[in-house]
Amino acid sequence: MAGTIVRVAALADLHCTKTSQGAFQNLFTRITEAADIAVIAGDLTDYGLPEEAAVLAKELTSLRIPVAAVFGNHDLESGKSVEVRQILTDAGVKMLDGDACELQGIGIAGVKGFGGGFGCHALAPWGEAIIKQFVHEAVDEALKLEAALARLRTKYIVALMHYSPVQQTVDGEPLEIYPFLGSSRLEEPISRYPVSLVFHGHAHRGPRASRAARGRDQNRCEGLQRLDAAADPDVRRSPALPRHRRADGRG
Ligand SMILES: [Mn+2]
Repeated sequence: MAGTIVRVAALADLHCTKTSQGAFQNLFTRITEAADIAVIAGDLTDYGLPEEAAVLAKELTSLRIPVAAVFGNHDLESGKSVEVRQILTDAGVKMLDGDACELQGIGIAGVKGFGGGFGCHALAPWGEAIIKQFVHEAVDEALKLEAALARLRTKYIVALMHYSPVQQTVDGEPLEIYPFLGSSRLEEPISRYPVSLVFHGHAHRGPRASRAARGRDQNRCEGLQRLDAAADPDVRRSPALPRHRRADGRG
């Protein structure tokens, strides 16, 4: 199997509604033909309703390749994330929330992430209790991502999240909302593990890719992709990774 290519289709921000029947079938059929695995970087539903998840689950029958996904902020809107997660899990989606899975030999670590801003302008846990709570949410998500990455032993690792871990892929959005689009705290675990690719959603403008992961070994992060595939599906741009031969010899 050495040299075999695993084609990864990555999409995000589907925002499936109760009336989205049929809206994704063409996209999912194309992805099935063009890719070996798929990852969905959150906002699977528009209001986080079980009814929306049920519509998406039916659409997903057209996607006949292994799929992993994380939640986005929209998926939490109605407080029904347990039901939504169950419906999507029953539809065959590996829902990741600080978890890791392996699809076709590629390790995938997934987390929703959170906001707080980037670099030296990131929000600090100082002052009011609610500010500290906000920052701690981002720290907790970063810790969950780190725990997920630590579980993987695959040669190639994809980090999947909804919020951005770097500023570069949200450039182009209004400056005023940068702190709500992601958090540099998510970048810290990425820079400590041999992550091949990072995918995020949430932002809808800005450059599609960055090589901006910082840390001791900048070469570890080969690419970071912002995705808006629901609006602009183009699986040809999806990165391809050589298939990793598992240590246990199962391919
Ligand atoms: Mn979002």
